[in-house]
Amino acid sequence: AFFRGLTAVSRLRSRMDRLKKLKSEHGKVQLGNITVDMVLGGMRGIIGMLWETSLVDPEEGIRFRGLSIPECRKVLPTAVEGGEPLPEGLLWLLLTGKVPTKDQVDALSKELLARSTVPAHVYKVIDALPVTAHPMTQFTAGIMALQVESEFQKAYGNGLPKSKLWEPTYEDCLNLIARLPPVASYVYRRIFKDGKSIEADDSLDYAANLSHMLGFDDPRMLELMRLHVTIHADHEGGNISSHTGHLVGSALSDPYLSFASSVNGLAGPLHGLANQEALLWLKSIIQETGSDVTTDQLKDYVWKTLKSGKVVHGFGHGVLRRTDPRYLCQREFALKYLPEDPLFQLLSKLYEVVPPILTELGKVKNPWPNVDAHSGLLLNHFGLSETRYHTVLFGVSRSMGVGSQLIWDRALGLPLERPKSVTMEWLENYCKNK
Ligand code: FCX
Repeated sequence: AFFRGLTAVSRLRSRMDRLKKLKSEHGKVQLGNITVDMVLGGMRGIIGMLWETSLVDPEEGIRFRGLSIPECRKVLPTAVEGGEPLPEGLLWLLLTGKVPTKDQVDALSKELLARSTVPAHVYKVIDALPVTAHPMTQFTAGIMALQVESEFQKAYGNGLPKSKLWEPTYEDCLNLIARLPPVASYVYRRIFKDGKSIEADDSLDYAANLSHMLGFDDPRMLELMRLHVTIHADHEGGNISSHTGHLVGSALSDPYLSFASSVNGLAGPLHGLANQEALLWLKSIIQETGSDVTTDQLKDYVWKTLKSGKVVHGFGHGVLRRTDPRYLCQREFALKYLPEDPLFQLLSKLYEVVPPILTELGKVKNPWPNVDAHSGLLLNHFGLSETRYHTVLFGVSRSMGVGSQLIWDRALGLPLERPKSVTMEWLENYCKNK
């Protein structure tokens, strides 16, 4: 109800007016030159999308509605005094552009809980898959099964005008965000805990409940989950999961269809699955060399990985050119709660060893670590050691960013996304005539 109040609607109108003004007054302003390199290089550096909820600066990292991660950790309401932000607060911020009060966050926690009932057929769909199917496959199957309750699809079918489509989008996105923790924890308990699922605890906030339903009630793990869900929520529009959700949504596919597509992109090893790969790699180092590994042994291991044709997961980035602030805040968390953890100590050494080696390769644009280098070992420390599962939690969190933007996409009436592609012959001819 909070987003549908009068203030929200008037804010929406003022945003639409600004968009119209921008288009009519500045529609022809050039934003840069597109080079052949950019076309052949995965569209890197082409500004091509409006993204309301967040912006990544190559040096500073992510800002959610203008607030950096350290700022969010200061100003967003927490469950524990001086603790990690509640992701509901971030969701509020992404949706409205305003920092919520603790009361507003508590109301949103309750609203999400009230929306969290998952229809029984969803679990049947997941159960139809072999238990050995990758957790991300089971998770997306669950999301697709949730789709049958889409308000958007019904409303569109009933001819709801374009200007009102944001309303069922809002309903779907909130329902989707609310229902992911039970679906995600079902997948975990099905695969790793003999299918013994755990009921939600109505007294807990969103992230704490997710942790509880997974089977982890240590207060430090609850704090970790609040941090995890907050920092993975959004990373501007061009990353694969966000862009995919926005692209599919632009066809007026409903939020479930759009977000299932996001999650499929997240399941790629160069994107979200990198957290699984990064932790498996850390574990493989310890397995091969023991935990008292020397710097020289580490350098050898990194070179061996690179020479075998693999990338070093958890390092590098498409946009960032410094250490990812999402890595840094997880490092701070580790220094506070688990400084002696052997995997954390190993990663701290790698933080020094890997960047100079990647720089030496001469082609890597950003040798510094990203979010995925760190997240797995934190979860592992508190007992969530099933590495193949970790990207599912990234997915739960990403629903907040993709969902918030989808609501704004429909509210602003953003059009079908349809960039132009060309053939190699077209490019060759074009360049010849230049
Ligand atoms: N290890 C080895 N090689 C790397 C590398 C790494 N960590 N990072 C980049 N490179 C290589 C690229 O593979 C590319 O080589 P090529 O020209 O032979 O194909 C070259 O360096 C230039 O790539 P660059 O422009 O720096 O990076 P891109 O924008 O193309 O790719 C990713 C960015 C993130 C995909 C890349 O750095 C990578 O593969 N990193 C490891 C995987 C990873 O951690 N992904 C998670 C990223 C993120 F945080 C997320 O989405 O979750």
